Amino acid sequence: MALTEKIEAIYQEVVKRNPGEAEFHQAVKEVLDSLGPVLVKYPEFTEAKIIRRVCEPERQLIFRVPWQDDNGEVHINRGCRVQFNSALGPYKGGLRFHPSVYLGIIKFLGFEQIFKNSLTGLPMGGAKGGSDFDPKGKSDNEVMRFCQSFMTELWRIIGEHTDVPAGDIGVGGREIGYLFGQYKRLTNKFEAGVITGKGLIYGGAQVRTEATGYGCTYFVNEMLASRGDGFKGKKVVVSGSGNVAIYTHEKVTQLGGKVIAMSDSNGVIFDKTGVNLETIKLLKEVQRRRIKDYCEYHKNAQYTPNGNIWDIPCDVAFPSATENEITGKDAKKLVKNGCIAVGEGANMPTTPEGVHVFLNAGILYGPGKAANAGGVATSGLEMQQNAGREAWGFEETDIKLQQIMRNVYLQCSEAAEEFGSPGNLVIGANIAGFIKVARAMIAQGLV
Ligand code: NDP
Ligand code: 2IT
Repeated sequence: MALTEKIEAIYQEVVKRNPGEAEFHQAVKEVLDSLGPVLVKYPEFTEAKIIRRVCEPERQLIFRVPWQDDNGEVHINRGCRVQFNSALGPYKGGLRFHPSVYLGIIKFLGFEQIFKNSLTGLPMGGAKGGSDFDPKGKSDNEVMRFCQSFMTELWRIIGEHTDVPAGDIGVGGREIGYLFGQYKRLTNKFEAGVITGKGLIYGGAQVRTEATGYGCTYFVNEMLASRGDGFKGKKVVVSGSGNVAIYTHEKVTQLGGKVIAMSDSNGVIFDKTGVNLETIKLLKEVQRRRIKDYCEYHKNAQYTPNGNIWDIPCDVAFPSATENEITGKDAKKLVKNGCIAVGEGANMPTTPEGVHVFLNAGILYGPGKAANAGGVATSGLEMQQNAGREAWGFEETDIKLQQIMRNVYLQCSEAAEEFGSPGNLVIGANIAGFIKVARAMIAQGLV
């Protein structure tokens, strides 16, 4: 069988073994499509069936999460944790609480996490978990009861040397606190390194809150610098208004760019004078309100319900909400409107058609598993601090994050060059992330 046919056969097998999991298929296809030249250089990977093995999670746990709302009504959600790969370290990856969650989403995220974590250079395997629970509109007490019930199952399979969860969509500092509290109660241990994204007063790390957005901005800054450019004077659009979007805005602004639009799942705000970050933080981090309320504070801003943020002309785009939010059509529009760089704060936010458009247009395109690796990297730094019972300062942690992002960028661009696709950071990220995992798997025997 020719090489591409062999890889295609593996992909078809993945589709057959994981029916109905479109997002997982999409993530696998993108990685597999990059690996042809790797198998030529390392025939031992084929011999050991590394690609087949890497596509099969090491372990998956699915469980019932019963909880009561403030009126005493009983609700049942489903929780899961997919422990995908532990070749490089303990399983590591976030938890997502969102009504759209099902196994296919968690598997796509867990699969991506393997290679992302590899790119950080820190000793972390890949995992993801979550639930179809919707934290929106729930009281703090309801969220607490849900988190306690969720952890009452999850605790059995996690641990600082085993599997270390963190946040993702719908899981931030509040949820991590409740989850950690319940883990401590069940195990009778203050095992700080079991979860990351903790509050600073009980073992959390400086910069973890900011890390994904800051890191993504540093990554795009590296891409711009490769063409002798920077953020000064750039018009920037950031989708979403959650953790990643907010701290992308903060760093872009610090580097001289201007964020003119943000969004949530209901609509888009456009503020040509620059979106006011303090208002966004107040609305989203403190009051948990909708982005349309921004216009109460800034009368000249425009709100478009169900608007498409990618219709707004910009120099740099940061998709930072969710998967497949940029379609082929959106990508064409962005390029046509003069966009020169895209940094994916979200995981897999661009459809395969969209990716194709960006690569063909030759714009700077930083795929999620590289561009948003700063979040999990800083989680890795939190684990280091917990293990050493240390707490580093903001500046020194931020410098480490910058160095890591620069290194992620260099690994991707060097791998792209070495394997015959200079400038293609999709191929570069997939190859550089994969090779390290594959070599560790071979070294550890048939497991
Ligand atoms: P948050 O929950 O803090 O914010 C999510 C934002 O995206 C909200 O504005 C939300 O709007 C919007 N959004 C979420 N789902 C949808 C949807 N289905 N359709 C439209 N809008 C949606 O999550 P994060 O900021 O943490 O995560 C954002 C993205 O970044 C995700 O793809 C996540 O996997 C990725 N990521 C996160 C990391 C982290 O450290 N947190 C690290 C690396 C990647 P609304 O409030 O209306 O739902
Ligand atoms: O997608 C991701 O990398 C995250 N949600 C962060 C994971 C982590 O363990 O910090």
